[in-house]
Amino acid sequence: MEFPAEPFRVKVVEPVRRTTREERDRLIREAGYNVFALPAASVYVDLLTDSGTSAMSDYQWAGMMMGDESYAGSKNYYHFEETIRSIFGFRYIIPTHQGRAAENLLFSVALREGDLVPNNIHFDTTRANVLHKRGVPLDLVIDEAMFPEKEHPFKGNMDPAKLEKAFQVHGPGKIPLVMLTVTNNSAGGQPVSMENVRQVSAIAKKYHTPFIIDACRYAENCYFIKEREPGYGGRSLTEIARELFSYADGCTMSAKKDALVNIGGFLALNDEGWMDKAKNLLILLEGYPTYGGLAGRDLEAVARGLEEGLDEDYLAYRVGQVRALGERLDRAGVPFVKPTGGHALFLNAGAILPQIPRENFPAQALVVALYREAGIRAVEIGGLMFGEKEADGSEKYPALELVRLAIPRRVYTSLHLTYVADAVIEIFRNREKIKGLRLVHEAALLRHFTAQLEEVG
Ligand code: PM9
Repeated sequence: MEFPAEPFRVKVVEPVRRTTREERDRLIREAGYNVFALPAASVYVDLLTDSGTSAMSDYQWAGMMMGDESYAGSKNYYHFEETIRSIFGFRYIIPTHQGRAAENLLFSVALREGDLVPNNIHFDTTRANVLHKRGVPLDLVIDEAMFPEKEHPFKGNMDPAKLEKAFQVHGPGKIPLVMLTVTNNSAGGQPVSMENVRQVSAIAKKYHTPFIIDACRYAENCYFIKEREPGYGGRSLTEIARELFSYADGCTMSAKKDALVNIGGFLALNDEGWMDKAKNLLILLEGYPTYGGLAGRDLEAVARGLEEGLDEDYLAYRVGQVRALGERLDRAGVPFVKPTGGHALFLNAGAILPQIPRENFPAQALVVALYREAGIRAVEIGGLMFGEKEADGSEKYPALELVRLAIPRRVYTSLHLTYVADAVIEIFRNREKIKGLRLVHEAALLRHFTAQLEEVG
């Protein structure tokens, strides 16, 4: 057995349709070579994101029928709060409709113009929310993360020396909080070790600076700690999670990932002053603090999903599914970020398509090829997502050109992923035929969502 078989059976099915090559050729052109603009019904295997795309369990759906839709004090809120407190341990908890709303609240109360926010690597919405408050995001990941082929058990770690230096150069007065993203999505879904969490926490404490965890994929991170970090093999995942959050002062969470729901999030903090301000903003922007932009039934699904998301059999199967995809690609020589991450496999488009220059977005060109050839939707994590304009109008590109194949939770079977592996290998063998792209329209922030492109050559 390549990986643990699914620890569930299928009760409801959603048909997916296979389109023709000609249909996809037309659809991708009409979408301006941007897969965000494609109708989802034209996609056969949708690996755009693992966010909000989970299949909920019968237990979660049953909970949805127990929704208490009272405006204030819904019983589902109390279950939600109690479950979060039992895992994360923070004093104050407010729901938000998703992760970025929690980020907006946090940075609204914590940041002043010109402040710096260190993180291992900011996810794109986190980066955009820091910039929106006129802050400066600092990515302080360990150097190993910049070498896709390099194996490292905790390639998501922050470099403590870089964090220490940031405090010394800029001063604690300019750094209102330190963040750590677990797992580190932008570096390949790579985990952060408990030792690193401890080190980062100790530096933040030394400078009397709050330490906040971006907790979206904390359960997958805890599974890797149990699997790879000495001393944790015999501990339960709940114990590992409690220890991890005990070093922090709060967290932002997109429940759309490891809480196995289609919508939801929260902000949890120990600081009463910050939370009071965040609550006032929540009422203005999202809703009353016991529902925060969600229905009572959604809060119940999050509470139940958090319990299921820490199940060890489920996590062994999930991490194993991604690993098995990597093993297939590795046997065919396809370059990707190693080791495989918790939620996704990141193809190294820069190495696959060296003939396409950075200004012609090699990773986006690979995304287009995956859709056109096989009906697979992936996402670019390269120059289109993270390119920045210099003062002279030229583009500054991120270190890597990657394509993320994000695996939705409990949605696709191992045969679907075999189909994906075969398609990637076929495209890899014909890679010299792939054309680059040129931007014809871009927005000022988060341009990859709405960019329009055309093919060159
Ligand atoms: N992540 C993802 O696909 C969904 C949005 S972009 C298609 O990876 C981290 C580490 C994330 C994340 C979202 C958010 C924001 C914060 N931190 O999407 O607002 O990976 O719920 O969460 C996406 P929301």
